[in-house]
Amino acid sequence: LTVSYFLLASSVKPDFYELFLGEREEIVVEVKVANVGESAYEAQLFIVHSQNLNYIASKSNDSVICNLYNATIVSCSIGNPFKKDKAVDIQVRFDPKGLEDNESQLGFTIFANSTSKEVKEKQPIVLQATVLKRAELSIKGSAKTQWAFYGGPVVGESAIKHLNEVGPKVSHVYEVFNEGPWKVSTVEVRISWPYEVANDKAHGKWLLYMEEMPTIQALGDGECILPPGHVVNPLKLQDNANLDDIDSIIQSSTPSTILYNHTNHIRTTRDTEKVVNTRTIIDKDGHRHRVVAMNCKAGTAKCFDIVCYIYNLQRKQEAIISVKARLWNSTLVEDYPKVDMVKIGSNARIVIPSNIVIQQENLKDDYAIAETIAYPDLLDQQEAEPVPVWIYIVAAVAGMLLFILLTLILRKLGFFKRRRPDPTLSGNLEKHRDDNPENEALFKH
Ligand SMILES: [Ca+2]
Repeated sequence: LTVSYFLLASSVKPDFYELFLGEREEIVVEVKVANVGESAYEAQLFIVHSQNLNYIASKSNDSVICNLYNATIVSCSIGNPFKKDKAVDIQVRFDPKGLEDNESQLGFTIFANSTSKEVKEKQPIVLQATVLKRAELSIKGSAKTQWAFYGGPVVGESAIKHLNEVGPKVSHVYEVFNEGPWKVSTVEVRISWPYEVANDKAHGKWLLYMEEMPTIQALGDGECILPPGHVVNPLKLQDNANLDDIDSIIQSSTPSTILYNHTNHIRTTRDTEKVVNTRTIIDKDGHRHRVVAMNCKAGTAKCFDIVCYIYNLQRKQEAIISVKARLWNSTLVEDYPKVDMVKIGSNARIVIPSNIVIQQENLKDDYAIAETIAYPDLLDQQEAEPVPVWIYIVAAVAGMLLFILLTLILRKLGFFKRRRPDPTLSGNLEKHRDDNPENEALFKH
């Protein structure tokens, strides 16, 4: 018996196969068995395969019956007898969905035997294939509260006891999507988080103060970790956002949380620090905007990397990572009271762990930014800058002019000439006298 074989796959070089999984849902092993000797009795073909491949079915040009012999062997009866000079083609189909992401090599061992004596003992044929799995991953970034306002007095760090005293809530959201066709057992997402304004010292002023641990919404599991030396809510500020929930306030003020070591986070005094430069942008209407951009990429913010792992991201599924923080109001009030906007950006990128063999074609969509735009509070600015005296004078003069103008118009329209029976007082009195004879004596002096 002679056995020849091939895998339905793109062959790069002889005896080397590449299987693009996902594109094809099945792996097909095609085997040709020929009998060059005398008729063979109880001729059988065996295909030994990976345990993670599931046998589906087989097809042949002859009455060949294949069965699952055990979890790793498919056996086919190719004839009893398998006649002289006869050949059969058998296609054996396997389902690869159970393959692990780190399983990058697939081996098949193929051999035939019969109860008849072989002319020549044949070695089993070993077929090796490199498995290439393709999954198109992409990431999109957005800010849940894209606009935020800052204003009010500058409050020192030590005076802030509650999270809501820090500033407005800001969340950056990253959506990771697997277009497929293959699943990805672990996707790593690295988010650069702008926690302080850049300066030439070890610490800058607070920028986006992380309120809680980032969360992952996905069908599979996931977790995020912060780099050493960084924690969520490092000042252990209390959350009193929900005043109704008294229990949580009592809980958060238990001694165990107060015992936190603050010394790591006491920072050097705030003398004149180098401030991130303001750029003037002229829009298409010719308006000038004074803009400050703070982000990790440009080095205008101090950032740390949040590393998130998303597990078992199936084809056509997404995972949403949310990072909740507070905009540190006093930093912006102190250093940027006169700008039109402050843009604060975080960024994220997808990293496929090195032990996972996944191929992607488009790497450009593996990177995203999320941006919060903070505006100085206009009401606050009015308070800070009293209205100049000349505005009052102009307003008063304009008011007077308007009144005079209105009077003139009304006069012109005859508003003041309406039904006045007698213009003089004497005429009026005389009229009265005529009407009331009793009053006559009063006036006859
Ligand atoms: Ca991609």
